[in-house]
Amino acid sequence: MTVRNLRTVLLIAPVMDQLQKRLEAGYVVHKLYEQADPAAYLAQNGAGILVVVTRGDVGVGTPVLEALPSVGLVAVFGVGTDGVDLDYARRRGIHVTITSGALTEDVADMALGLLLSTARRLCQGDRFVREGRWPLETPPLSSQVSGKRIGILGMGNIGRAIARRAGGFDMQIRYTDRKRNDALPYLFCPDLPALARDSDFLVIAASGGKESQGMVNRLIFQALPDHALVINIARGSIVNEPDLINALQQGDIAGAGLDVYADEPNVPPALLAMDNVVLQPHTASATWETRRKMSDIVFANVEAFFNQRPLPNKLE
Ligand code: 8YV
Repeated sequence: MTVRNLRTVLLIAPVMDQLQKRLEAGYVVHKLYEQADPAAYLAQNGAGILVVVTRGDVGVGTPVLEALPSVGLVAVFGVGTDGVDLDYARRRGIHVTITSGALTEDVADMALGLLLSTARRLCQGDRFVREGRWPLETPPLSSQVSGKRIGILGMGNIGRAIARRAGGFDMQIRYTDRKRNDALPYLFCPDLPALARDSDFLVIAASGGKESQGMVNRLIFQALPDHALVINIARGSIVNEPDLINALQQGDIAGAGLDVYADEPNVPPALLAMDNVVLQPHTASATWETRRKMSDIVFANVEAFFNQRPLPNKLE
C-alpha cells in the first residue's frame, strides 16, 4: 500500500458536523484538538497524514506541518491564510486551498449589519425596550447612515461587496489598498491616514498577516473624525486592540462594530463594558447556506487531492 492509499486526514479544529461526517465516511480522520499531548500524538501518527483540514481563523502551525513529512494539502475552511505559513508550504510543495467565493456576500452583509447596528444603536435600543426603560425615559438619538462617507481598508472581493452595499445607502465610497484599481468607480486614497481623515465609517476588510498587523493603530484613530465608527469583519490582528480601547475611552472615535478580535474567543473586558460597541463572535460567514458551501468546497478539494485530480480552489 502506498502512503497515498492510507487516505488519512488531520483535523486541526472542529468543523461543522456535515463536513466532519463526510470526511469520516471517506477517510481516516485524526482530531488533533482532542489530543491531550498533541506533540506526542503527532510523533506517533504524523508520518501517515496526507491532508490537513483546518479553519481560516485557526490555521495550522508550522511545527505541526514539520511533524507531517508526507502532507500534501492544507484545506482551509475559510478564506484567511494568515494562520498558515505559505512560504513554508510552497518550499515543501504543500498545496493550500481556501473556500474562495463562498463567503463574500455574507461577510459583506455582516459589515453593513454591524455598521447599521452601531450607528443606529440597534442593540442599545433592544436593551432599552427589554429593560423596561421606554415608559420612563426618552430613547437616545443615533447617527445617520445614508449619504455618509465610508472608507474601506482592503478592496478585495469582500471590500468590493461592502462597497456595492454602501452604494445602496447613497454613501460616498473611498478605499485604500496596495494599489488603485482603475476598474472601480470609487475614490482611491493613497494611504490609510488619508482615508481615515475623510471617513465617517472605517470598515476593515483587508487580509490578516504580517503586512497588515496592527496597522489600524493610535495614529489612525486620531486621524478619524471624533464621530467616526470603526467596523472590523477581517482579522483582529489588523487592529491594535489596546489603542482601539483607548480611542473609544478617550472619545477619539464614537464607536465600533467588531466580529473579530486579537485573541479569540477572548474579548477584552473593557470592550464588553462599553455601550457604544457592538460585538459578534466571529460569525460573519456563519449562515447555514454559506457554511454548507464552504463544507462542500473543502470536501471537493480533499477528494480531488486523494484522487490526484487538479485542486479546484488552490492558491497560486
Ligand atoms: C470563518 C474566516 O469564520 O474565512 C475565514 O478566514 O475567518 C471565517 O470565514 C472561519 O474560517 C470558520 O471558522
